[in-house]
Amino acid sequence: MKESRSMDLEGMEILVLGLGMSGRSAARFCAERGARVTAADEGRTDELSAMENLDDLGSGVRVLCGQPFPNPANFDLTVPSPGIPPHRYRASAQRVWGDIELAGRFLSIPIIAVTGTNGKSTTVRMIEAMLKAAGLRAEAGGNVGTPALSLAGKPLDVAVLEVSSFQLETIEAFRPRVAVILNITPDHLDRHGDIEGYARAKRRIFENQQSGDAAVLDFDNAIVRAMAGDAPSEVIPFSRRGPPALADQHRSAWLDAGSAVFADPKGLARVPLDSVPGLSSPDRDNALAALAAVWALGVDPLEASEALVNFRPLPHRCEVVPTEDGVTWVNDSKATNPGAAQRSIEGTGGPTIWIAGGRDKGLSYSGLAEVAQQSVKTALLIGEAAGLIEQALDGQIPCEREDNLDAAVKTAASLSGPGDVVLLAPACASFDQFMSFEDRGECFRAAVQRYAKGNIQ
Ligand code: UMA
Repeated sequence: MKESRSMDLEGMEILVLGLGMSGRSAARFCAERGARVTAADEGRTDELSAMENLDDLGSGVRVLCGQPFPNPANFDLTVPSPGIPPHRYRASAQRVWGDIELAGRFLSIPIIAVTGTNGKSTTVRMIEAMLKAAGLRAEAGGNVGTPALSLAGKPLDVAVLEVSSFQLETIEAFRPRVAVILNITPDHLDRHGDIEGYARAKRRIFENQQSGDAAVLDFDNAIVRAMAGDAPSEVIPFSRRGPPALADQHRSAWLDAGSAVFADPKGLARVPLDSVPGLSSPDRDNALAALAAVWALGVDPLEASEALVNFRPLPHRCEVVPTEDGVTWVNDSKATNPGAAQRSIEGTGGPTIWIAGGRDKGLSYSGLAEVAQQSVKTALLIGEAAGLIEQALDGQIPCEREDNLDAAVKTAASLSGPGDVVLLAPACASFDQFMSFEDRGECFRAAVQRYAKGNIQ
């Protein structure tokens, strides 16, 4: 693969902040291109080395651990990791590029970039699979867990990047050929201050686009819909509720009676989705967005949809835990904010016992009561935020407090019967009782295996 817009890094003094996944990859990438790299992390060397030998970063990288960050003013370029807030470097740094900006400059292939609050990783994986089904060499990276720079130099036709609001804060010229914004609901407000600040960061995904590019926008979400006028590219709206209204638009996509519909000036194309086995309601929405994204790139959506037949939900995202008790046990541990939990509850489609709670992120739970009333018969609440959620449900849903997730699953097993759904959709972070959302999801799975009635293991 040819590298382009690749501002020469040779001889530059570069400061990489943070030595997690993103920082390691950035440090290695810059050093391999002849930069003099200082890579700093406030964590302890022994803890960082437990993940990977820091010497492996190469001789061009000077590593500083367990001490305050050096002054960014002394470097030509600062490459911060996404988890490091801008106030730590912005005022003094000469120039700031995150790893997404670097990847954008060094990848000479079209990029499909996806942001939004919930469903990003699934949508990115679907797009990757759809592009492959259409015969293109595609690979996913970014917030999905593989640093974006690891795609540089690979023989690819398209890069599919999940980009978080944190990563979008440190772009400068990043210009995806297709920018996708899924739903925006409150999250990460501790970092962005308020929902406006969070949405501003998300909107940056299309700020450098030009007329030949496309912005694929969720028109069911008022915040995203309001951004349409700001996009310098072709806006392709999508909606779950029918044809999205947008003056002068040429292309749009929507769900209609179990199919995804794609409209352009030449006519309509329908792609059946109801025949895809095991596609949850949130994943049907993600599939619509993913199909619209590949369509924006010129891929036939019908051909792309073949990838959905083999698509399996990512772990801890509306993942059904198999049992033999007739109850549908759903692990949506990744629902770490109220918006995600809401989507999850809306998708259950049956009488539901809902397990929620964890570490409060300072977000409002008020929207959950109305949605829960449609299908939730009991809410089992755990963790630090249990009281806040109970308060928000305001007596409209019967609530029980449980000491921990294991106890909640045990109670759910005793309350549920065939035809019921037991849904873990916490609406909260996991860190009060678990290492991560993955850890919480594993614990849920294990407890289901332990307590589900008639479950033979
Ligand atoms: N560190 C400091 N000082 C600080 C903060 C962090 O020195 O003030 C150091 C830590 O000691 C640690 C390193 O920085 O060694 C961690 O950096 P990081 O938090 O940016 O994490 P990475 O391992 O580089 O992972 C990042 C993304 N993490 C975050 O955005 C918090 C990963 O997204 C992403 O997959 C990865 O880059 C590859 O692109 C994770 C995430 O939680 C999954 N994302 C958020 C989300 O999805 O909601 C946005």
